Amino acid sequence: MPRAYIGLGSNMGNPVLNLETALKRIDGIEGIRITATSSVYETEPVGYEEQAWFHNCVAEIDTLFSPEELLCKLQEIENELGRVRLIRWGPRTIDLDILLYDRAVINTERLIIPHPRMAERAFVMVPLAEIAPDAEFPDGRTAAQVTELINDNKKFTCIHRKL
Ligand code: A4P
Ligand code: MG
Repeated sequence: MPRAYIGLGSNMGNPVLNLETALKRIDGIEGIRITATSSVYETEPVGYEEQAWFHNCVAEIDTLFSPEELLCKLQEIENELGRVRLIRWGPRTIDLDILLYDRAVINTERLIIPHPRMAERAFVMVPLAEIAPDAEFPDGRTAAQVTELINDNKKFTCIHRKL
């Protein structure tokens, strides 16, 4: 069964509750099973900086859905949780990104996998490497190897809370 990794982020309302609710919804979908979740990290905003710190985590899933079907399911959850898109890279109740899907490379208008900016972002790579250091990018590099190379100067702290 295909294995995929989902990046979750929130910085509006009650971020820990938003992450928790999103994980429950994801696991509740027939055709998706969460097999691991990372700790939760508090992370300095990247991109648009005039906003609250984020809470981020990563989930590992087994899924029967194709990448496109998975994206639709995740977008339904984003909408249910009241996601409003005002500013690109701006505040959000919940952002659900497909990071990796096996070693697939996808480049369509709606979907890019691996997620385009993930390899430079500690808020994605640190939780991913925590649960799946050996997860492979399409080019064969592992999550642990990619994480070692990150040198963004953003701050983050692990709040050691597995949801
Ligand atoms: N899309 C393409 N590829 C994917 C994929 N692999 N997974 C498309 C999910 N969606 C994908 O996304 C816009 C469109 O991307 C979707 O319609 C989908 O078809 P969006 O979630 O509506 O908009 P966005 O999140 O504002 O844009 P994007 O590009 O996902 O932003 P990022 O790069 O994810 O950045 N700082 C910290 N510390 N923590 C964060 O979580 N997040 C962002 C968002 C910025 N800074 C952050 C954080
Ligand atoms: Mg997104």
